[in-house]
Amino acid sequence: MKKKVIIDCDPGMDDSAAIILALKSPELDVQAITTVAGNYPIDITSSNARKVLELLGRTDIPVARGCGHPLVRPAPNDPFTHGRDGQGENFLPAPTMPLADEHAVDLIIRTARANPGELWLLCLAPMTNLALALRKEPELTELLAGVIAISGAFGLNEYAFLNGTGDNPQSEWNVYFDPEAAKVVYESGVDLVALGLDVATHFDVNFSQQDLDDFENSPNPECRFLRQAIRFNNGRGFQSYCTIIDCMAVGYAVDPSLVETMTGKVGVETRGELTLGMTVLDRRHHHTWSHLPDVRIGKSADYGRFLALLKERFLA
Ligand SMILES: [Ca+2]
Repeated sequence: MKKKVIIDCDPGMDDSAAIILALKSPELDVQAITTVAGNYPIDITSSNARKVLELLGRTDIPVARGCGHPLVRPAPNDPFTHGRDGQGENFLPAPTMPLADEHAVDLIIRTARANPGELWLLCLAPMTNLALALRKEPELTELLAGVIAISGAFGLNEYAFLNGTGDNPQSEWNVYFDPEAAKVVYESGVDLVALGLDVATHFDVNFSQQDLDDFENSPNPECRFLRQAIRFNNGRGFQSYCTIIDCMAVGYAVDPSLVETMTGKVGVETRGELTLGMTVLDRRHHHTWSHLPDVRIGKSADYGRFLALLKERFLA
């Protein structure tokens, strides 16, 4: 049976790539896309999500606009850029499909109620929508099959530190943008798999020149979209890995054996000057803080299979 998913996102070029990967994966049934402010303001992320659907001719999938601001604090500036259009300067045409007539939070709750125990939320962005949905409908923890999130950095390896995406030394962008929302979600008891920088931003995981040539020469518009986004990143000194970060959550939804996970006690820092948004894994043998929630986190991935899956699906 296909896995029913909602993609909660802030496209973003890697969100855009993740939406494409999901739509081209027969294992997944994409019920809706919900948008949130994060990489870009809500008007742009809501427009970009629809641009991707129109690129793939999938305007049957509703896009519901969500929260335009973090729960508590002002939106921070992103030290990373996804280009003038937020999609690696692909400059896709302005969307013509309308937004859904429903707020993202309500759409998530309604769809979860209609599919109890069957709906997965793929959270590729700050967790503002999900946190509010959990506050509005606490039973969401039971109604959802689970949440697969690109979220946090757990200090399991050097990638957790060397490639931090929030604007301080110890944070990952999605949590840094709205740490209070992440705290609500982490502490909610929802079945959460958090794929953090440790597993989703290996900067040595990149497409080969042959892969890039294959994308370039493909008749599929989504391949040329990906190729242009990678070219944009290359022009700024980044390799292709940062074009596909959010794809890891979709890859895990398609095939959980792609990622090895572990369970540990994790707290979300909401006050630190140098560490705002840090996801702290309590790894102590003794005196562990038992009040911290247990969270399943990504430890390592089969990157060869991950890249092969991406390539196969984009070229299909
Ligand atoms: Ca994202």
